[in-house]
Amino acid sequence: LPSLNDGSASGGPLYVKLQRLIETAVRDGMLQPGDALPPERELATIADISRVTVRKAVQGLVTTGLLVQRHGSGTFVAPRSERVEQSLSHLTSFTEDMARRGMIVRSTWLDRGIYPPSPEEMVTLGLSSGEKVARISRLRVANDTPMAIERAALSIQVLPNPELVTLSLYAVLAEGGNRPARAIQRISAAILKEADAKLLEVPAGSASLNIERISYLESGKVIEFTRSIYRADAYEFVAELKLGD
Ligand code: 16G
Repeated sequence: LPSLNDGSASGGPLYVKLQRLIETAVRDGMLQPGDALPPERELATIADISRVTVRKAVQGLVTTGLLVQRHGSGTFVAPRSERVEQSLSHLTSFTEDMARRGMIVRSTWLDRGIYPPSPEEMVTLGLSSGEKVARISRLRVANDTPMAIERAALSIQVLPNPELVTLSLYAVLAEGGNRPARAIQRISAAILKEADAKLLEVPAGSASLNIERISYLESGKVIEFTRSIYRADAYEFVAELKLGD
């Protein structure tokens, strides 16, 4: 592990740099599932950063599921799951989620264009009468495995030209200064209809996790209303629960 505290401003905050190093080590097999991470104080010394920074980096990777902490015995690389584990506490895009795991993302376009909104889209996105909606529908594929069918409806104020979305919707939104700041997500179980099962390459009647995401800008304006159908055998959602009132 090199010293991270070389004073260079590139690559973002120190804890992010450390996270990238750990992610790369796991991806390249230098750290295997089940391997223990060196103790916090040792990591801090070799990387020449504070223990607080190490802790922040490690906590982040525990939340995203790459690392697990066992009380009293330390931090380990999480065992490889059959499913992709997705944290429920971070507002990330599919491209980011898969890239973090070193998976290659591909999308098959099902539809992309400007349409008159459905009554539901009109209400959810708060469109005024006559206002159109941008729709993008994709089959999302990671490492050649179809993961989800995603049908997104967006206000044309943030996505006037859906054709601009080639890889990542959130990247296009971010370029326009419209990266969602908050989202509400609902997950429910369902059985795949024949056409959707075919796209996802599973037998008709297989289970799916259906997700509805409504995303907001910092200002509180709704910009995205997306329905996703995830393969239940390929995806698993994980949330960290804290004691509260
Ligand atoms: C995620 C979001 C979806 C968003 C997409 C953007 C869920 C359930 N859905 O898949 O709402 O539109 O990311 O991904 O997480 P992109 O930037 O890769 O196109």
